[in-house]
Amino acid sequence: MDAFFASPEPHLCRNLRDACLKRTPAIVQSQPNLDPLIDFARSCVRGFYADPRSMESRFLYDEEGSALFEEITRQPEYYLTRTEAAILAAHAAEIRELTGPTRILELGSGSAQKTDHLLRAWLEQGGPTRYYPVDVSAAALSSACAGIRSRFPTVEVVGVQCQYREAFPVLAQLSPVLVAFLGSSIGNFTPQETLAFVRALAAALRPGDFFLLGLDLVKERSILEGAYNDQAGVSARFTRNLFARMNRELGAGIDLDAIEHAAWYRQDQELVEISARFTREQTFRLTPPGRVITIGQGELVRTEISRKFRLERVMPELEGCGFAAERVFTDDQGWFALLLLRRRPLYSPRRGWRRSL
Ligand code: AVI
Repeated sequence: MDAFFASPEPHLCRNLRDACLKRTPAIVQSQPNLDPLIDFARSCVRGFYADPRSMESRFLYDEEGSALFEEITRQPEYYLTRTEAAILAAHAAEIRELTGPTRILELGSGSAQKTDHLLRAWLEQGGPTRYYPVDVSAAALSSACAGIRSRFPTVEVVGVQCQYREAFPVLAQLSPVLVAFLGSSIGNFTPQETLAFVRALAAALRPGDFFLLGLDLVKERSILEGAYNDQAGVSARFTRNLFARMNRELGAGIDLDAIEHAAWYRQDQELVEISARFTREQTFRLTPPGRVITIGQGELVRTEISRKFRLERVMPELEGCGFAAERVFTDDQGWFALLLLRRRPLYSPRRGWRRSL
């Protein structure tokens, strides 16, 4: 199932251009062609009836969910954020030397804390710095924009509230640009979704533009499972919040005490699978569209996957999609990788001119 809402966004392009010219407030929104509540309800119904039952992870990030995810990133077991932040701190200046004075657009910016390292390097090496955080959560986006403005008053910030792929049509307008997709968020896509996403991004970027991609690497099971089962129970609250959101927005009336968080590493697929386990049978209704759903005792509803990567496998895939690796940065333990990729020109000395990727 393609989890993306792919629509050309002339409205977003126009609003972004106006915001850049300072004619509108500094947060622009996409104009969804579907009521967000209907979108959520339909997706839940599809997910409950799927086999295996599985939800679209984008709905985990309402205001509550975004705040809980920020709390996850501060848990001692969740090594991803601090490992990536350390790589960024060590290499941001080198990244800026390689990219030159590009604009920065960050997909899934969340609190945008790690972006400080990039912005500092961009400011230190001169030139006007423009930053475009993209996030589905309006609350996360406005607090990220306010935070960046107070820490970096000279950076021009325009927040873009939309799904990742909806931002792609504005990329040509922002070139030269560095698109940052940090935190291994790409690991929340299935392999098919990943390929579709990377191909669409390559097609939207101009040759020579950059893609900075954070990837969590395959490692020992106990470390991976620990990261998704923190002692403080924040991951469990994050999973349960999806069902709390169904109660808040769709009047589902699900008994949250009968939902357990379950996360384990599936070595065969090199991913962490995160699910909600129903400890009692429950029947509930989602309005709209008013369908009655029964989940049996012990049944699992998958809320997310988090894929883990091997560089030797992922690099050829990215290259096949139209990117060339400029640099690969990792931490001392080899737990996390930050890839600086460049959209290849359409001319290759080996293959000559190509009309498209
Ligand atoms: C956002 N994403 C990269 C997180 C991850 O590690 O896959 C989401 C997450 N879900 C539970 N814990 C973290």
